[in-house]
Amino acid sequence: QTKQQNEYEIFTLTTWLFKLEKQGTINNELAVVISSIALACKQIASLVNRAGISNLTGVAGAQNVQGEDQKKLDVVSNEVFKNCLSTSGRTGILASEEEDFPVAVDIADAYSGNYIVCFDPLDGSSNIDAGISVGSIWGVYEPSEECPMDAHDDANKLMEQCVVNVCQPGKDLAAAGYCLYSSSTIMVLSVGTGVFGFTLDPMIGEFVLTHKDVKIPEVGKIYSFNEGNNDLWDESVQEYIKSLKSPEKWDGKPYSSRYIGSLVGDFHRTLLYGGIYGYPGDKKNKNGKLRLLYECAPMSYLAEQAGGLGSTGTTRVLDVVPEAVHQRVPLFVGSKKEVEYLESFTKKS
Ligand code: AHM
Ligand code: MG
Repeated sequence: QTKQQNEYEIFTLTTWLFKLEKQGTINNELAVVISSIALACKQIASLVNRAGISNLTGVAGAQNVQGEDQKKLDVVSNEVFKNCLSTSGRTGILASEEEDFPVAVDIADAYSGNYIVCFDPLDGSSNIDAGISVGSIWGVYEPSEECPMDAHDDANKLMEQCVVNVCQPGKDLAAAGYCLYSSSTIMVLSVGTGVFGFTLDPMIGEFVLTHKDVKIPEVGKIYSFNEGNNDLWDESVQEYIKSLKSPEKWDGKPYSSRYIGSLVGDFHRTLLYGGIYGYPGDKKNKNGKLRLLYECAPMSYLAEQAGGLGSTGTTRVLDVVPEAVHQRVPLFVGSKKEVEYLESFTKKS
């Protein structure tokens, strides 16, 4: 007998996690880590939502308040993430865009589980003052068996162990995701079984399942690059972009350009509509701008889980083993065929 559909039944992130736990897809520890990230994102969504109001009240004062406010929001979001993760008791090490070094969670707090969480608490925050979408990006790793965190009385050794544990390649991610703060607040994540999206219902304060097993279109005629840097790019990338703009090559209809300057927003559109997002290396910054651990690896993991690709132009992003916590790599991510087409230029040079 089929279960009757209850019109009041909703499927939330929490019930989704319960289900995965029951199936044995994830363990309880990871479910708690993801729930605590979701809690941090709800808090940040609310802060981002009110940021404009705070700016308005601040304008009458000093001109530089805007810049400082924005910085404040970065710092506050980082604190929110750190608090939610450490009080979850399941996180051993935190690495954040806003922290110079990885932070070991006090062992007294980490009573069980030792997950490693890398995150950018508020990516694209230069967009905040204009009310443009921003996001949080995160990735979760299991602790490395070769490097147990046992040096709690020796600060230098502990730091070393933190760095070794944090510097894992993206292919070893246990889970990754992002939260987009835009017209809606949307959490998109994967635990290695496809990509799922949850929209925050502000009436009940819960993330509700809205995007089931998202697959990125195999092709998509949208490119998302900061073309202001064109002349600084490698010739192969310049040639590639030139080819996307050629009407003759594409039956009279060249590619469309879309660039918000917020990785989470640009990636989210790419995931749903198809296309490619790129932040190439250039003459000034050989490895581009985006960081491997908390920007490129989580996004590439999600892209692959949705059937797409993430590449540095020459290598699969998920295969790159980080040498430093804030290491940068060039990023080309999106539809499989689009990233392969880009590689047909960059792998030649
Ligand atoms: P941030 O982490 O300091 O916010 O910088 C990352 C952001 C990304 O969201 C975005 O894709 C990129 O920087 C935009 O950079 P640019 O302004 O150079 O195009
Ligand atoms: Mg960032």
